[in-house]
Amino acid sequence: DYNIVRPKGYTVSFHANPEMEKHHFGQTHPMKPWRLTLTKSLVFAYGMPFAMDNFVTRAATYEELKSFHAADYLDYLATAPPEDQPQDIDSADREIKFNLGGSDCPLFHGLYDYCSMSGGTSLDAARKIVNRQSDIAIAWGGGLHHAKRSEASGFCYINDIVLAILQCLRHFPRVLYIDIDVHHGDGVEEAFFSTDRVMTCSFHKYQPDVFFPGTGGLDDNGPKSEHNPGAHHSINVPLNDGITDEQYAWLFESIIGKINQVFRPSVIALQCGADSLAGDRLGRFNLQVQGHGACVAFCKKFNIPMIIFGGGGYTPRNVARAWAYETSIAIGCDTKIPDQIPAHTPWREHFVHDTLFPTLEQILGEPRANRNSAKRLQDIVQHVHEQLRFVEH
Ligand code: ZLM
Ligand code: CA
Ligand code: ZN
Repeated sequence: DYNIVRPKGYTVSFHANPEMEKHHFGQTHPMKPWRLTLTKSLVFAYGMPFAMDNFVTRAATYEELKSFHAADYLDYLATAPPEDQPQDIDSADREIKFNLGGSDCPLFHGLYDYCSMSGGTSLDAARKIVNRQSDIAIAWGGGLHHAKRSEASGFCYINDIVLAILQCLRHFPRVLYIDIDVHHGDGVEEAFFSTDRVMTCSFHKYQPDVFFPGTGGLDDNGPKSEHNPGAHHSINVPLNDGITDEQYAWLFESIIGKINQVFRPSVIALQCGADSLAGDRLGRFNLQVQGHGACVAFCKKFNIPMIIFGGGGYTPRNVARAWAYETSIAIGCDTKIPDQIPAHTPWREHFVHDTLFPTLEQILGEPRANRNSAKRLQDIVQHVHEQLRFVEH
């Protein structure tokens, strides 16, 4: 029997701006903001909005964006001509300087609006957390973890996660940032490299020279000088192709469980990039919706205020499945959610298989070879636990 009710004793808030979903990076660009529409169609069809506070978020202001980003970068982002319009003489230089206009970070129509809406969505979520009006705040339109202070990178222009964490640091002593996107969360790691008030932990495919962005090795643990407070506060979990739900859950629980004990975060910021799912257009893992969601469920058990962000995810039907399931975990109806996607779901035909939890065979045909040995994963956990011996809060 499936009946969506408000969770008892805590509040979940859902933050989104529908205008964001209408933007296009270009015909065949992997990033499709429309996946947010597909996610919401599942969230609505399953009746989840009844159990949450729902907010249509405003765009972040220039001043808000400036809490992390440089003014000259923002000014160019706001005025850069879209690619199909005539360029002035020095715009080419600035595009190179700011990494704008390549195939990864194209200058498309409405770019600044799209960026400030993503930033606004995550800031809105952070505000509900710091005001104690929400226990879990969800911002699927955020999670753009590669953006730097003065540089776009890997489909990311504004680092909404850094903006949200900075907001949290005004009210809470420590923030734990966790990143399950298949790519390394380099922009967030770099932004908080020299502080012991933020610990970052990214799980990702690591194959320098082959897989973007090429950073995030096991030994990348923050500044090498013990005098720098940020030392030992960057944790990286480099993985190979084909990791399974069981392996990932073991790693995640061993590492995040230990971090929670030693770092004692006051807030968790969890980036849920869905490109770590099996069958992703860019990713290379064998994670299922259940295994991806298990990370959210594990974090929820700590009973610490949490912001949940989106991120990557390039097979929209699976992105929508994972983020809808993770929304149900936040509100606590995950154990009762029917596998059958409701008949009235808009765009139901996009899901190909009409279940929320398709099997690996349905997703992939043939599962991808698993290149992660048990020995290697044990070594990773051991290394991380050794790093964490230096950490005390
Ligand atoms: N080329 N079109 C993850 C960000 C990953 C850098 C190699 C571009 C692509 C990719 C773009 C339509 C997050 C790199 C790739 C081809 C230099 C990356 C445009 C296909 C296309 O068909 C494509 C013409 C494009 C880009 C593939 N880019 C795949 N991987 C990475 C960036 C972002 O998920 O972590 C968070 C949202 N870039 O590997 C190149 C080195 C550009
Ligand atoms: Ca990651
Ligand atoms: Zn990614």
